[in-house]
Amino acid sequence: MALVEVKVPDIGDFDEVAVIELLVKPGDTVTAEQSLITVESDKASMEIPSSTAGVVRELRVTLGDKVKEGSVVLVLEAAGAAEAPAAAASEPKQPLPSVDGSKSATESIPVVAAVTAVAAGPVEVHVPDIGDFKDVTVIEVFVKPGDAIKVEQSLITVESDKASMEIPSSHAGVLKELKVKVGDKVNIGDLLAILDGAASQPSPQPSPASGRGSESTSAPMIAPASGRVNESPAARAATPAPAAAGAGRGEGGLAAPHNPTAAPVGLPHASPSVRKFARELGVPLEELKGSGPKGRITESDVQAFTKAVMAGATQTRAQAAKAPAAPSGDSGAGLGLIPWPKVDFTKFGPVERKEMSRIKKISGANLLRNAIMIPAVTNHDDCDITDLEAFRVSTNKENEKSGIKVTMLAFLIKACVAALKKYPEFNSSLDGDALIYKQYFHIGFAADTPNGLMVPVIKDADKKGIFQISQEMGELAKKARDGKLSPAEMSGACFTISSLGGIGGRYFTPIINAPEVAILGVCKSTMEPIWDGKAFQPRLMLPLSLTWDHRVIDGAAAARFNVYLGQILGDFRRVLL
Ligand code: CAO
Repeated sequence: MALVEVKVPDIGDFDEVAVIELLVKPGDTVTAEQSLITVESDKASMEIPSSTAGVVRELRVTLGDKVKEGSVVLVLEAAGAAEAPAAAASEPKQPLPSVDGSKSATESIPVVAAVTAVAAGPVEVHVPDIGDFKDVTVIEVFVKPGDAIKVEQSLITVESDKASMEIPSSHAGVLKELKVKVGDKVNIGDLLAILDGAASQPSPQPSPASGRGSESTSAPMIAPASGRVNESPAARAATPAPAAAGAGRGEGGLAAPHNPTAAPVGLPHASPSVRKFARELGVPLEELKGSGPKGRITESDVQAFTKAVMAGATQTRAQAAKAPAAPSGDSGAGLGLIPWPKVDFTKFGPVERKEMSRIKKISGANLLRNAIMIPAVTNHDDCDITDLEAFRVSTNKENEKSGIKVTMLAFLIKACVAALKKYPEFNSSLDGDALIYKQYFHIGFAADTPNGLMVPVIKDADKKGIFQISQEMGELAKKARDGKLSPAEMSGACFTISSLGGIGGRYFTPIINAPEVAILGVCKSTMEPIWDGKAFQPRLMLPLSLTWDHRVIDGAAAARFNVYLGQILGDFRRVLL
């Protein structure tokens, strides 16, 4: 039996990233390159693919775990060696030797064996009386086959449009089969799981959920969530990212508008990374209104709340308690902002609702943070690329056979490297009150892909020639469009160029890709009459839009950067001066 440990590959600069999604479960058949889990850092989330095809025997990570390069994600029976997956999943587990000789898989085996030894036959666990809630969606699964389950232990979280609630197990035993998965709709009485019952005993009379959905008199009859609901805000703030199994979430669903005088209502609905982000900023998550799907709190909600508190537009409960005379901040909108307009578009005509791609959601959150947190200014300028374009065209003609097409963007990358060398603050990043000056020149370029915007990075652009940069750019842009860029290929940029030159437009205001401090936007070059002191001459003019972080860069420096960039693009020999 060829059992293989699948490990986290090289994920570039990302160290200790949190597992936010499990995409497979024991018994699943996976193909090589199939995504297994999603991990998330403070910059991005990414899916970790399988290095091998086979059948998943054991997951070694749970939601909220921190992983890094080399961490074991799961053990799988390599393709060809797998028996029927269903049979394999129901067999008692054997210690699994790993390819690198470790035997950490044995850790879970005594638990399984001990419990199955007193098994009293299969027991079905059904959805209990959940009050008025019908067709609720499973949004979280806390357990997996093989887990030892206690009576009252939460198995899944379901969510309606009003509330989310955990569904507890009515019996103890070892989870043999889970009958639901994330996204399924369930109702009272639906079969959730089959346990190998250990001294099976029905759960006591269920009690109302602590979720906001339990406010109605027809409260859902489910077991109480864990004691976290009664924890102090400080204790909650110290709670680590939730693990998959048994971590009581208390409640979820739509968060109320921020009211600092209102009583705490329990743990809010947010991903581990957002919880971590909130802890780092000292933001009381339970006081936030979530703007994500079904009221989930997003990173931007945390930022907007922080901004509103800093601007004095709202207060935390702790602040309100210290200054009771202060306004409550309860404008009905929360966060000091007017609420996002809620429009029933069907009133005006037919519509179709489509979820945004994962890339769009991730880049959207990052763009919002960068737009809100960076005092950004954009300078627009034009530069004369008549001679450079003629050189580019003739170079491409001469090298037609090489198959490498030299692009204007490659020259822009080289020109930016020269400008970054001359104005090093553009090649820096803020670190508290200090600036980190980078002595390397990695240039990101925005690539338009069917799934959204991606930013591959040309590493050490200062050490590469125009041909090499053009070739790498072509390869990276293709990988981006095919969704095959690795995290390493998207990390480490010092400065980004966003070129819309192949499409059109005149100027735009690109958003800085934090923690970089500037970005260059480029639009389509056009022939224009330029006055040379005696007459108008037809010159090919390239519009440049440089956005810069005013905390780091002054307006004069930005203007000088643009002028210098224009001079180089006008005559590349200046790079040698
Ligand atoms: N002015 C005039 N023409 C230009 C030009 C410019 N500034 N830049 C490129 N062109 C021309 C090219 O010469 C090419 O013409 P030919 O096919 O006749 O040779 C054509 O436009 C297409 O170029 P391209 O876009 O394929 O190549 P590129 O190197 O300029 O760009 C890439 C590559 C990956 C950056 C681009 O394909 C892309 O994805 N751009 C969009 C980036 C984006 O979305 N930015 C917005 C981010 S903010 O939301």
